[in-house]
Formats: sequence, C-alpha cells, structure tokens
Amino acid sequence: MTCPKIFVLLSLSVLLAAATAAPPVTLRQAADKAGILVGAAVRPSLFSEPAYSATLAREFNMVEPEDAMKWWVVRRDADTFDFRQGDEIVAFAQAHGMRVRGHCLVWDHNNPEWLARGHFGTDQMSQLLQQHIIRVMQHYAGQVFAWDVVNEALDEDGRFKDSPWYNRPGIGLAGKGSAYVEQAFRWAHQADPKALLFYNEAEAEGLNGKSDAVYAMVKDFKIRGVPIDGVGLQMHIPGLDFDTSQISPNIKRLTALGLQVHVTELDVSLPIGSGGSFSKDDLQRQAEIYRAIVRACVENPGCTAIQTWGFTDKYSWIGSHSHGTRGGALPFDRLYQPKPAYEAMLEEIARRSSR
Ligand code: 9MR
Repeated sequence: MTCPKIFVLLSLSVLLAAATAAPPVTLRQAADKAGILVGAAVRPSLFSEPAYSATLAREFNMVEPEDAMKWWVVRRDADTFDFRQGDEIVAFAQAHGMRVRGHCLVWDHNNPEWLARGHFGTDQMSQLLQQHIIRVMQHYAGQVFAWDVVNEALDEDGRFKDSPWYNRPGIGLAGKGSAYVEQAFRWAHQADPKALLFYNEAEAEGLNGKSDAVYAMVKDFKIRGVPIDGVGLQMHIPGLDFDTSQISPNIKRLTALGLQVHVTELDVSLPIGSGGSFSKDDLQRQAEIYRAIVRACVENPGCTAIQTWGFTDKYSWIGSHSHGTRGGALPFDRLYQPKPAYEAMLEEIARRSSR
C-alpha cells in the first residue's frame, strides 16, 4: 500500500522540479520570473496588425508611447487635450496585464507649432507647463506608473540646452541651471504623488561628461529632497564599436543614490548592406551589445526596467532618421522573427531569474 504512494509522490516531485527548471521561453516570462520590467515603445496605430499585437503582448510586460503622449500629439492647440492615442495604449496594456511608462512631459523638441511660435512670455510659459503636467498626469493617474518628466535637457558637454522651457523664453528660471527641471518634478509630484518620476537622457550611458552632469544634478536633487525616483538611460547605440564596459559602473553610481535606473530606449542600429540585408557578423556583434547592456542592468538590483525603442525592425525611427542608411536595430526582424539580439536578451534576463 505504501509503495504506490511513495511512487506517486516521487513522480510528482520529479514533475514539479522539471516544471520549475524549465527555462522561460519568452522575454516576458523571463522578466516576470526575475521581477524586472521588459518593455517596448509602441505606436497605437499598429495595434490592428495581428503580428504586432501578438508579439508585443507575448514578449513584453510594459509599454511606452513612442510619440502618443508627447506635446505635439496631445496638444494640437492651446485649449484642448487629446488623450485618444495615449488612451489606446493604456487600454491595450490593461487588456494584456502590462504596465505603462509615460513619455514625456518636458522636452525642447517636437513641441507644437502654436507653442513654438506663440511669443508667450515666461509667466505664460510657466502656466502652460504647469497646467500641462497636471492635466496629463491626472488623466493617467493610476494607469501610468512612471513618467519621463524631463527628457534630454543637457547637451553633449553636460550644459543645459536652449529650450522653450529653459531660456527661450523659459518658465522664468533661465540661467539657473537645473531649477526649471526641479520645478517640473515638483509639479509632477503634486499632480500624481504615486507616480515614479524619471529624468531621461541620451548619450549618458557610460561614464562621460554628460553622464557626470546627470549624476551631479540628480545627486543634488536627492540631497535637497526634490521628488525624483529614477534616471532613464536611453541607449540608442549608434555603432558596433560602442564601449559597453562603462555602463554598469554608471548604473551603479546612480542606484547608489537610492534612485532606480530604467534602460528606456535601447536599440543598436546597423549599416544596411547591399540588397537591404545585414551581415551575420554584424547581427552577432549587435547581440553582444544587447547582451552587455541587459547584463549591466540585471546585475544592478536598482535597475528595474529594460525597454527597447520599438521591437520589430519593420517599424523603427532609425530608418527615416538615417535616410535609409541604417536599420535592423531591434530584437525582432521585419517578419517578427527573433534575432540573435533577442536570444541574448532572453539569456541574460533568465540568468537573473536563476540566481
Ligand atoms: O521615435 C520617435 C519618433 O517617432 C519621433 O518622430 C521623434 C520626435 O518626437 O521622437 C522619437 O523618439 C525620441 C524620444 O522621444 C526621445 N529620445 C530620442 C528618441 C529618438 O529620436
């Protein structure tokens, strides 16, 4: 009588061990297991394409609007707020159990014409920005868990860029460095005290003058109690000779301040060969860059999200930006097939879950 019971128990435990040891087969499964977010920037107009939606929902547990929550989409004129595109993204995410990351509330680029040419004074600009941050964040409160409050405020040398919000004409804090950034974070915290607030920057992935300036600014914010929760490191990697060795130390020093880091816009563009194809060597080298970046994130516990800028090579900003000379920057090819970069991401995220 006892033998069959033991046999059943043994078989069950063997089955259980096999099930728990089974490697995750999608990025999303690996990320869920690792307790990390893996996301993609999305365009809601593409949700109607079955392969786009299916791949997105299967592989990612987070989405971010590539453009749908930017000023030029939300604010076609000074008096209206158009949330339709952003709402579509939130609805998609809710239907598939995904988190939504918001992008972006303050940027010198891609503001609507009426704002750029409005000849507003600093008081009006200040009112416009405060009203925008409050309306947009309150609309998405409880739906968008984290925001890029300010995007790309610094130039390559770490100086504050000219911007309608800083000094052209600015919100009244021109010449005062990070004061306008601080003001935006304070308004954002008032608007939705539960949202995580990020400063998002380009070309500040490794250790360089620009990342030093980001570090100095956010350290000062932390010391003075400015409400900031994290730094977004974009990671648009422009060449296959990119030195990835400085990324982990940079993430380490930022997270040591008690901030989270999100990798927010990862892509690694390739030169397009004759016939529009990519060499096997380039795809392999690209995968190694993806691997190094994902590893730099997962080995630092404060790095809590990894997001690619799009996910299929069929739709990526790189094509038009490079006038067709570069492409292939994302983990899925134009037919939604996983590339070596995808396998590298999966392996590195799965390594964290197997710790
Ligand atoms: O990929 C985005 C592209 O569709 C837009 O035309 C462009 C201007 O709004 O912005 C691109 O996304 C940028 C992001 O918002 C901020 N970091 C750099 C990204 C690539 O330019």
